[in-house]
Amino acid sequence: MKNKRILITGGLGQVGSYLTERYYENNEITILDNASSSYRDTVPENVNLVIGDIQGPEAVRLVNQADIVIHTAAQIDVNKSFNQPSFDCDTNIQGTLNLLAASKDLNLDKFIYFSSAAVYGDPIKIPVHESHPTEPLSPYGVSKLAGEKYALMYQRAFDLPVVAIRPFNIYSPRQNPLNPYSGVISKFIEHVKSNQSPTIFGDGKQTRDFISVHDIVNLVNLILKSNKVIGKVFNAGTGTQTNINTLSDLVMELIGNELEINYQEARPGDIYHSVADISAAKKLGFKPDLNLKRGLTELI
Ligand code: UD2
Repeated sequence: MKNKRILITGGLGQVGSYLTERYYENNEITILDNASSSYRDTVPENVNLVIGDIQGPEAVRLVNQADIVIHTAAQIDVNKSFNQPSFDCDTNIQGTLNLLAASKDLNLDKFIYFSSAAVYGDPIKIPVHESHPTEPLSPYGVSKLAGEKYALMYQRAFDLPVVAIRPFNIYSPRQNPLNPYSGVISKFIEHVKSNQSPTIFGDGKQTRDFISVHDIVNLVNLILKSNKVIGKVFNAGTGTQTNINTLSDLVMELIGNELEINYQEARPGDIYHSVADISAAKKLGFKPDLNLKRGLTELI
């Protein structure tokens, strides 16, 4: 892809920063980010960084200068969504709606909405297909689903070229283990490196579909290149499940530090099994890296 004006909301974040790196050399990137949970405080020289809110007039102005909008900015802390549901709603629903309304009459190439596997709630059937019922277990899951519904409605009502992605458990070197919402992988690595026992909530037999941020970027790229994706939703996972006990063993093995596991009560509302059906993404040519060991090695 070349010479496109791409607006990446949340461009300082875990996903947005990698998307920026993928596209900035041949395209004109603008980042809109409120710097609330930034993983990056610097961006490449020719990237236009705007610190601001997706709910404000600034967002509208930037959408008007874009060919492609990739909307990754969000309130992503599930706990916070329980403690401050209105804040979560404002950011994830009103913010998304502001961008969609601004995009409505433009001639965008694509509007990519980052949803979440949280929209499914507790899966009744795995692997989870995109047609699986959506019964979120948190305000966060509801707000991501509402944003997705608005986005797809804008596609049907106004022909806005919307595509939605539902990531499963993303890992990347830019996940800060000190953030309360950061994922289990970065927590395990941080603990084992500093010679502290990893904590496992529950029996550790729960499973997750861990996907590298590089694969998320690859899926975005396939979506940007395809003209058969408008109005569709894509799971972003690997299609393989890893249980948390296995994950902790693997992290300890790779770091070379065997520690006792500190087992704690399961987290309230924790999903037991989660794994994506990725047949839709595979039809686009998506081939995620199934070697978690390699991904973990990069992080370590
Ligand atoms: C993921 C997303 C979250 C939301 C949710 C929807 C991440 C980081 N979070 O939460 O944003 O979309 O899915 O369902 O991707 N665990 C331990 N020890 C730890 C930390 C976690 O045992 O120190 C367990 C935890 O109880 C869970 C599993 O590991 O069973 C994965 O936890 P997580 O916090 O990485 O992600 P998850 O799936 O709760």
